Amino acid sequence: MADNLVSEIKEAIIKGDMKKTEELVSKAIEEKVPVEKILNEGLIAGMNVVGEKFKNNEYYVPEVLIAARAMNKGMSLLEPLIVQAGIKPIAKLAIGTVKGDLHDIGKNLVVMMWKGAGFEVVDLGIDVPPEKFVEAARSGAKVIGMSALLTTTMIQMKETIEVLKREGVRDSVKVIIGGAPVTQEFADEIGADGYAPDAASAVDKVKELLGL
Ligand code: B1M
Repeated sequence: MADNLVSEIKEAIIKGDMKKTEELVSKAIEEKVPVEKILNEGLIAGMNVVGEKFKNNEYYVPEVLIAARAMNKGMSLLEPLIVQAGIKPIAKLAIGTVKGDLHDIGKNLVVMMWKGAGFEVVDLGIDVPPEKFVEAARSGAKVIGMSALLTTTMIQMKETIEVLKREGVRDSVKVIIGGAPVTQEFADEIGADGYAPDAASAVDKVKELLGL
């Protein structure tokens, strides 16, 4: 039953059917299907198929956008379940998708997971220039998270770290990076403090870096 429901959610994402996604995710929540199952085997699995179709020129930007809209709707229904209410924030973290990059689904997942783990999260949004990360560091963020989905924008992570150094705030923050093209090697190369391959390990990485 739960398996059928999550494969229907996956199909709804592939079709970009926002209404159906909303209905099915609500039903899955009501039926107590585990959140990770809805997320990983439904929403993310559907978006992976969309990515493949995009790569193979079966889908173009409009189809991908409507799939992303359906995915965001599904994620917004899951958010209250991921984020536990009323927890005193452990530390303030800031995150954004780097300059030139408009992909935000993965970044939004990290936001949810960090909030769920009890952190206060400042979401800087997409297409974030280095100066905005500097401002976040100056306003008390202990961690700066950067997400990039394009090989052409990954370099902005290096640039941001350079600007953090130039502005004298690099030592007051830990920098964590992630996104599909990003690797641990790249993180080491540009002098980031950490890399996380997915949103769940981004929580572990923050805890590790802050010594929690
Ligand atoms: Co774009 N796109 N896209 N796209 N898009 C990719 C990334 C691409 C791989 C597709 C492909 O060709 N197969 C390709 C990049 C190729 C490359 O650089 N090597 C690509 C391209 C080329 C483009 C455009 C250039 C297309 C064009 O216009 N010709 C354009 C660029 C626009 C721009 O940014 N300037 C573009 C546009 C778009 C849309 C706007 C249509 C849409 C984005 C909508 C949105 O985000 N609101 C879109 C989408 C949806 C995708 C795919 C299909 C899906 C991305 C996604 O959301 N995945 C993608 C193909 C793919 O990845 N399969 C593709 C699901 C998400 C959960 O995964 O973001 O990787 P991800 O996040 C993961 C981890 O990476 C990690 O956690 C998440 C999992 O738990 N993570 C972090 C992410 N950030 C983290 C930060 C952390 C830690 C972990 O710490 C801080």
